Amino acid sequence: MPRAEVTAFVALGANLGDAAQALRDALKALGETPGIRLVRASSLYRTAPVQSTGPDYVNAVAEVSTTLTAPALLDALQAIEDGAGRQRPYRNAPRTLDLDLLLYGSARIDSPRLTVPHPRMWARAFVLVPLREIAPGLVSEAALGAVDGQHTSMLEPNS
Ligand code: PH2
Ligand code: MG
Ligand code: MG
Repeated sequence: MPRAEVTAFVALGANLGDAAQALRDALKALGETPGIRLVRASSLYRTAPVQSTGPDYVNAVAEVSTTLTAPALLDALQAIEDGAGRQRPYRNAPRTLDLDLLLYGSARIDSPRLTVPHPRMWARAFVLVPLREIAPGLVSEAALGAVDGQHTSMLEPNS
C-alpha cells in the first residue's frame, strides 16, 4: 500500500556565495525529489546572523507534502545540501545551504540525528517570519513578538 502523504515544513538558509540563488535552486531540487511535492514557498528574506558569523543570511520556509519517512526526508535534505557544496567545519559555520526539518506532520521525534519539532524554531525570527507567511495558523502574534529585534527584511517576494 502506498504511504500516506505527510505535510512537512523545511527551513532554508544560506550566507555564502549567491545565497538567494542557492535557495531558489534548493526549492526546485526539493520539488524534483521523488517522494516530495513542493506545496508552497515563502518569500526570500534577508536576516542578520543569529549565533553565527559572516554575511547576512537569506532565509525562507517551504511547505512540502511527502511520502518519505522523516529520516528519509532528512537524507534527501542533506543530499541537496551536499549538492550545493555544503561544508561542516564547525557548528553554525557560515554555509552555502542549510535545510532544516521544522515540522513533520504532528510527529515528535527525538533521535540522535533528528529532533522534530525543530528545538530552536520558536526562538528564531528567520524561521517564524517566513513560516507565518505561508502558514499563519502556526505562528501567533505572541510567538513573533518573542523574537522581534532580530533583523528580518523581505528580499524577494514569492512570485
Ligand atoms: N542558521 C543557523 C544559525 N544562525 N542565522 C540566520 N540569520 N539564518 C540562519 O539560517 C541561521 C542563523 C544555524 O543553522
Ligand atoms: Mg540550521
Ligand atoms: Mg541544518
